[in-house]
Amino acid sequence: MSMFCYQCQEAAGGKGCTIRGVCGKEDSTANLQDLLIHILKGISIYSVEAKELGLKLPKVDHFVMESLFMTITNANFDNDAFIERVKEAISLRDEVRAKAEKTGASFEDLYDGANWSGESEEEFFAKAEEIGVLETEDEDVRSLRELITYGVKGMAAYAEHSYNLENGDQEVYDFMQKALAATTDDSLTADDLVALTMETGKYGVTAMATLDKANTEAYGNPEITEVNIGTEDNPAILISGHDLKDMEMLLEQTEGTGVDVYTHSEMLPANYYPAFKKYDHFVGNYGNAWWQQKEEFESFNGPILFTTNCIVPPKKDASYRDRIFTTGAAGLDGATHIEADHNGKKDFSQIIELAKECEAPEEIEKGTIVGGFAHNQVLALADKVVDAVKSGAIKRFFVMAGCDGRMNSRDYYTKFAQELPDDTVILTAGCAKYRYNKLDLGDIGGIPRVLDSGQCNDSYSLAVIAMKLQEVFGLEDINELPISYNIAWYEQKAVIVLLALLYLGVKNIHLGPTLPAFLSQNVAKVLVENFGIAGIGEVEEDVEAFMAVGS
Ligand code: FSO
Ligand code: SF4
Repeated sequence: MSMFCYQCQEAAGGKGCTIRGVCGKEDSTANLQDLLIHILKGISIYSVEAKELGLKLPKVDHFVMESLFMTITNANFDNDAFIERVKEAISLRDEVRAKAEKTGASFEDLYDGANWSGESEEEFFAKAEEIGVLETEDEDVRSLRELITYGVKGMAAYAEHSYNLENGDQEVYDFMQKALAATTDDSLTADDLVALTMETGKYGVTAMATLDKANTEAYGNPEITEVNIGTEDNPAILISGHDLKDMEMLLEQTEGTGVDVYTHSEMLPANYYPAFKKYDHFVGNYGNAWWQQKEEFESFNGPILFTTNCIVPPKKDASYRDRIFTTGAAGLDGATHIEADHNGKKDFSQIIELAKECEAPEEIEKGTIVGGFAHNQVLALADKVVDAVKSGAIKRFFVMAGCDGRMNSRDYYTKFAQELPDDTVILTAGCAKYRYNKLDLGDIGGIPRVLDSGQCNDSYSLAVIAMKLQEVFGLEDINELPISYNIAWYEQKAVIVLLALLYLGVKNIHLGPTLPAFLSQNVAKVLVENFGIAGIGEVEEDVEAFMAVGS
C-alpha cells in the first residue's frame, strides 16, 4: 500500500511521508484519513447547496468538524475508528444529497467523493489508492488546496472545543464546508484560492475568538499563576491535549477519591483558570511537551487521558501502554476510548479505578513555572507594560508561539530565547513554550520575560494584546509595533494560527524550524512577496537582524 502525507513539519525528507509517517501513522491509517477527507468534500458539495436553499444541517456541521479534527497530525491512530467514520460519512452524504434534491437542487458532473460508495474495508483501501493529495496534478493548485484544507482542519479543532462548551459558531461551520467544497472546484484559479486562503484566516480568527469566549465564560479569565511542577504522594491521572470541558469533568469526578490530577503538554494552561484552581487535588503540571511522553509516561506511573493530539504511538513493550485512554477526536489502536453520552457527559470512573491501583508519580523535577498571561491579565498590567516600552525598559517583544517537536533543530528556539537581549519580552502560546519556559530569563520591572498566554489557540490573546498596544500607541499599522514574530510550527493548528495572523495584517513572520513541505515554490513566493514570510537561520544572526528592525 502506498501513502502520501505532507501535512506536518515532520514530513519525511522535507517532502512527504510515503511508506509510514514519521509521526508513527501507518500507511493504512493515512489512506483511510484521505478517504474520509474525500467523502467530507462530497458531503460539503451537497451541504453548501442545501444551506443556500435554506436547510439547516446541524448533524453535518458536527460530523464534518469532528472528522476533520480526527485527521490532524497525532490525533488519531485507530483504523477501526476511521473505517466506522467513512461508513457514516457515506450514509450522511447520501442523506444530505436526498434532502438537497427534495428542496429543488440538482447535481451533475460531480466530484468523485460526492458519488463513490463502498461498504467493506477492502473497498475502502482499494479506493484510497486512487485518491488523496496527489490527485491534484498542478503543484501550485495542490499546494493552495492543501494549505486551505490544513487551515480548516486546525479551525475544526478549535471549533470542536467551543462546541463542547456549547459555544458553536454557525459561520465557522458553514465556512469549513464551503472551503472543502471549493477545493474540488477545478474552475477556481490560483488567485481565487489565494483569496480563499485569506478567508480561511478570517474564519480562523473567528474560531479562536469564540473559543476564547467559551473558555473564559466557563472557567474565568486566566490569571498569573505559579504552577507546581513537582509531585505529591497520591496516585494520579495525567491529562493531555486541549479540551477544557474534559478537564472540568475529570476534576469533578476525581474530587474526594484520593486520586490527584496533573496536566501534561498543552493542558498546562488549565492551571491558569480560576475555576480549576479551587480543586486541591489538581496538583500541577508533569513533564514537558508532547514528544517527551515516552519517558514521562513511564515515570508518571498512573493513567493518561488524551483529550486531543499529540499522541506518540507507544512501543509494544511500553509499561504505560495499558494506561492510555482517549476521548473526543483522539484515538489509539488498543487504547480505551471514552465516549460522551447524549448530554455530552463522560464517565471517567474506569480511569479513576485504574489510578487507585497505580503508584504515585515519580518526581522528575521540582519547583514552579509562571504563566497565565492571556489578554485579560496582560491588559490589566497594560499601564506597566506601556510605561516599560515608553521608558525603553522593554525594547522589543518576540511572539514565539506555536508548537514544539522532536527534531534536534528545535534547539534553535532555546538558544534564541537565551540569546535575546535582557530588554526583550517573549510572548508565547502553544507547546512551543517548553523550549524556554524553564530557563530563568528573569523579569523587567516585575514583568516576566516569558509571558505565556496559554494553548496554541490562545495565540488569539497575543493578537488582542498587539491590537491593544497598537491602539494605545496610536499606530496606523500593527507592523509598526516593536513586535517580531518567530513562530515554531508542527501541525495544522499552527497553520490556522498563521493564516489568522496574516489575515490580521501581521507581516514578516519567521516560520521554523523548516517551511511547510506543502508550499510549492510559487505559493511560497506569494507568501514571501506579499507577507514577508521567512524561515529561520543561525541564532545569533537572526537575533541581530530582528533587533536591528526599527532601531
Ligand atoms: Fe502542540 Fe500537538 Fe497545540 Fe498542536 S501539543 S503541537 S499546534 O497538537 O495543538 O501546540
Ligand atoms: Fe508524515 Fe506528518 Fe503526515 Fe505524519 S502527519 S504522515 S509525519 S507528514
